[in-house]
Amino acid sequence: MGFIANTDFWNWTCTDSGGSSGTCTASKKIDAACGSANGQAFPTKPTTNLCSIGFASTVTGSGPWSWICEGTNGGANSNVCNATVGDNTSPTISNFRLAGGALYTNSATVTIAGTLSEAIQKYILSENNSQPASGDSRWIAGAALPGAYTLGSLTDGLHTIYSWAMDLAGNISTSAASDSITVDTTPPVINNTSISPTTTYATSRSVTATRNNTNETLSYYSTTGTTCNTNLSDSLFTDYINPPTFNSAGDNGKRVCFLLRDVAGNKTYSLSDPISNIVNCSSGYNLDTTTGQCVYVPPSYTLGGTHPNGGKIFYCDDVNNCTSGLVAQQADAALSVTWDTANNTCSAAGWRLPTSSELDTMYSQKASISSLPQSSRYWGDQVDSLKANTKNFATGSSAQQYMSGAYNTRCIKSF
Ligand SMILES: [Ca+2]
Ligand SMILES: [Ca+2]
Repeated sequence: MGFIANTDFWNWTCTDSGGSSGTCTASKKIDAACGSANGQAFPTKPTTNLCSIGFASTVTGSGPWSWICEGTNGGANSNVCNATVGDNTSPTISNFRLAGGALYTNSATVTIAGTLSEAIQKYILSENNSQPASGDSRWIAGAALPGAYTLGSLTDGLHTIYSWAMDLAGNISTSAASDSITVDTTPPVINNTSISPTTTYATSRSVTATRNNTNETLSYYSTTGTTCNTNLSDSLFTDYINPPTFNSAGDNGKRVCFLLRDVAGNKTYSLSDPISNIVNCSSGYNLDTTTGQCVYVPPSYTLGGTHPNGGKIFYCDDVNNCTSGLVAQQADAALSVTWDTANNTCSAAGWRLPTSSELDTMYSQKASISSLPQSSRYWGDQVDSLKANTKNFATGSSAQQYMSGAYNTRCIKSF
């Protein structure tokens, strides 16, 4: 008997006395054993490490799975080997938001928020939307999404960030979570800052500014300085709803600092020219916007109204701007007196008797003259050495009467 080699089988050579020889073999009987996959959990049917010794049968089941390892050379088969279903669900990222959901930014770094469906070991944040495999170079080890992401460039326009996660079992999100934000680094434009009116002098002036985009926010403050304070808090500016207006001579020299903010937070400041030549006139005076002088404006009254001198206004030279006309006393000055007495009574009080046409006007407006008539016929002015005009305010008839007669007196005067 010769050398016995190997451990799984043996062979040896037998030689007879005549010199002939033959090779003899004996196999080792080996019992099988389950591999390291036995007793473990897998996302999908296991294919490796099924048997540590022997040959695996077909793996049966759709999770859990089972198989046996077959012994060799008459060795015993293993017991049934088993594997259970592990994590086979892909992680998801919900509520993925850039910059808190803002639509615009002027910063390269935007905050990130997202809700993970399960614990993860890696994530991807990328502006490249290609679905990753496990070996993708974009994977970053981490148990959570980071709080911020820095864009690859700060070019104006829409930027979209895609995100995937890898769970602890190695499953990868089947689709990207994504959100977009528009980068805007271009400051807004304030234009057409102007002061009106453009007259040399004015009682008030307004400062107007316009913007190109209505989604930009315009605000302002007034200042006696000659520069805009760009360090001033935005909250100290007043929203521009109407143009700021100045109406005091004390405002001369002031300027308006406008602040325009776009949706991305870019700011533009603009300082107006100074306010000048505001003149405040006293009540009853109007400003001449060419000379800067305050000009007296006579008060205007209403036909039928009461004049400050106590009379009732029964005639206006210009009914639309009644600054002059005639008033009548609100009560008769005398009843049943001669013309001389009537005339003297009015003169003594600073009034006078009406002319013939003024009597006609009084009659037509008698409804607006108090207590007229208290009696029928009233004196007017003198016609000649013997007669004077009269009018019957009850009937409207006019007549020239002897001045020695006895009629009534209602005095008038101009205003
Ligand atoms: Ca999972
Ligand atoms: Ca902009």
